[in-house]
Amino acid sequence: MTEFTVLMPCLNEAKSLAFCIEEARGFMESRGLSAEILIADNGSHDGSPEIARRHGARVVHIEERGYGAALLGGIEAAKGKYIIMGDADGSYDFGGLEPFVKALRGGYALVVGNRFRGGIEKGAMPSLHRLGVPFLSVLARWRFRSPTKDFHCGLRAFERQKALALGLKCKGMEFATEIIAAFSQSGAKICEVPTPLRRDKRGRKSHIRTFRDGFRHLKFILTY
Ligand SMILES: Nc1nc2c(ncn2[C@@H]2O[C@H](COP(=O)(O)OP(=O)(O)O)[C@@H](O)[C@H]2O)c(=O)[nH]1
Ligand SMILES: [Mg+2]
Repeated sequence: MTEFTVLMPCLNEAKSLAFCIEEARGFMESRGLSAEILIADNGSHDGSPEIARRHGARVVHIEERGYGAALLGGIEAAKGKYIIMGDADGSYDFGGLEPFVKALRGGYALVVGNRFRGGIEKGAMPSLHRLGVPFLSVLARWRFRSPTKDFHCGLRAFERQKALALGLKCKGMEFATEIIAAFSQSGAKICEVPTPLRRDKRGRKSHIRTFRDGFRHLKFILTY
């Protein structure tokens, strides 16, 4: 039985993907955990899937575009009892997954990273996001009664079967908020753990469009 799937949504991350895969594998092997690494790709044209396979990861191709669509396809395809998901841009510490493993094994259904408590490297988060994320998180916490203070942290972990049962639908970046809202409303046990944020290793712009995606998150919080 595979206990953990490390799931990375990936859209053109040729510069950072190998680093992320090796870091995650290093962690899992050093702790002797039964794990697979799964890359959810829906349209990379920079050779990311080939890089992933060369580094021993499994790749799942998803037809539909979007961050949420990729993750939903990845959750379906995963073999692990637990899924630990994180960006493939080198910004998250796949070498420091202990707190996630411990909380999952301790019975938490959803474990969300908190970058403000874990430490944000200089230049790793735009100043607009440093204000916007806590603002949207306060709103979402109030609305969904979740203990989470960093609703947009890309590093999180959850029980696969419970996630599948939630009927998640969001195909875009709002998926990040939807999964917390849905777990919370299902009455599942949720906790957050500190996790550091590094500068990404891809040397180009984020896929996030601050105002468009920020507004979508806001709309989701108000209308879910
Ligand atoms: N498969 C897939 N991955 C995506 C898509 N959009 C973003 N990602 C991945 O999701 C992660 C987060 O995106 P990123 O641009 O780093 O967002 P930010 O960290 O919030 O600025 C990265 O690993 C991206 O490659 C998408 O449409 N499809
Ligand atoms: Mg990123």
